[in-house]
Amino acid sequence: MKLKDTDALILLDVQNDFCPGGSLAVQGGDQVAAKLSDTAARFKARGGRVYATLDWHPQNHVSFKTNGGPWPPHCVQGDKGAQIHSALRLPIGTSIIRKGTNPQEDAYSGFQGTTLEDQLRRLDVKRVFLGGLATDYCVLNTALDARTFHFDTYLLTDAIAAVEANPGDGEAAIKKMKDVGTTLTTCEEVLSA
Ligand code: VGL
Ligand code: ZN
Repeated sequence: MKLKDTDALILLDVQNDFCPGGSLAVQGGDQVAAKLSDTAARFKARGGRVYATLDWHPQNHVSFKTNGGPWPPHCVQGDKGAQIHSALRLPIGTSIIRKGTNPQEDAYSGFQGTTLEDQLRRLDVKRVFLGGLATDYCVLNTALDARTFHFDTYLLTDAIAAVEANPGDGEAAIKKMKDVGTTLTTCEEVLSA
């Protein structure tokens, strides 16, 4: 697939806490991190834009079990667990988007409560390519929002991994993304042209 300068790669929450050893580890998260590095470099080389979202919670965040939420504490602002996994090499000029910063509100989509849509519009981005963690939360909700905002949306199916709180959640999320018009593709395909 030939990349253009109006394409954007959005790397979702490739953070230590979502990788093996982290507090909300997703199986294969570290492989996703490694896989996305070459793809990110290719977007930059073709004049496209690269964004990286970070789940970036205050310690008193509503999604934490300690505060009545569903998750173990994770991605606490400034902690090691919130850092981008070391296997992911971000090109110079990557824009970092922090989400989930409001203690009272969870945010699975990279668009929720952020300037991501504004930034994409300002640069006249038409196509967004999504990869990262986790398929059944951040990736799913970001794809749904991207379609609502009428971006041509591509899912990098070989560079995502699911939490699977219930078995099958990952597959169900992929189907939901497809049903709203997301195109399934792979890093291989993006790198092949
Ligand atoms: C996420 C669970 C909790 C995600 C964030 O970004 O996919 N999942 N917080
Ligand atoms: Zn979170």
